[in-house]
Amino acid sequence: MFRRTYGQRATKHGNPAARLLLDTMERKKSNLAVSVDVIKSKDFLAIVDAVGPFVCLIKTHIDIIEDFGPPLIDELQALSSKHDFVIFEDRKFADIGNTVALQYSSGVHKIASWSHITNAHPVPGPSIITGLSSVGLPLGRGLLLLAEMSTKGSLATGSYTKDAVRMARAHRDFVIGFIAQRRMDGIGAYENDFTEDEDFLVLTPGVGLDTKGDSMGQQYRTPREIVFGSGCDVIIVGRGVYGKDYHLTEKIAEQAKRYREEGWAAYLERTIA
Ligand code: S5P
Repeated sequence: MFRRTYGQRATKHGNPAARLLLDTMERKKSNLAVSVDVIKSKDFLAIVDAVGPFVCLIKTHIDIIEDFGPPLIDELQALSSKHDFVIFEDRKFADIGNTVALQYSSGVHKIASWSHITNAHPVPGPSIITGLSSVGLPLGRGLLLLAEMSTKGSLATGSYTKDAVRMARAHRDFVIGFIAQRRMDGIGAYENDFTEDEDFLVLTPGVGLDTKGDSMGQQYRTPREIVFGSGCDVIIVGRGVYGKDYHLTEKIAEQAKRYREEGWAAYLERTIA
């Protein structure tokens, strides 16, 4: 999987959300996802519109938007069509199957109705996948498991990470990959390397070109370290793109372009190496 192109992987993948993401990456020549963690709808939409041309995916934390209303989702979907990107609500579900099914389908945000991809902590065990897939699978959605985290002192290591991989392998129709810091197959890291038809995407946060972290435990690596060095597929960048100047859309677009170029060069290096 390491050397295969995103386009080649798209044709073979069984899950529609994974195919959409891989196709989008190939079409737009971008493995950049921007995480838009701002609290006002207006800022959120301005950033999405500015970075839209350069990303394969927009990651949301919809519950931090102070003035949320259903029209925001319509506008996000319109921007997704305009700029051709996939939507990933970073909800990090972590409860029993019945509860996560309700949180995913209902409430104010109705995540399953608009988000192509969402994610979950494996901590409750396989029942969290059963619960979420009862809602998401009929809609053609995909799920990522948090197998590792970017933060200092993360507990998601060792056997926890391995068990996350085992859970994913048992639910390949719905689990399309991982939030992790490295690719989860090959290099003898696990008892069994993945078979030809097991293609898990690895989306990786903790990306920064100018700093090594923040004051709250976040740790950053460069796009090259992540995509070429660790074999991950998508770089997720938040503050590295919109920083403190999120009213300056030109500057934001410039940064998005910069991360996109770095991420794509690392991917080319990996596929032709
Ligand atoms: O391990 C993780 C998993 C996630 S999804 N570490 C992370 O930082 N994230 C998310 O990625 C986090 O919730 C935030 O939305 C984004 C990183 O933002 P940045 O501003 O530090 O780039």
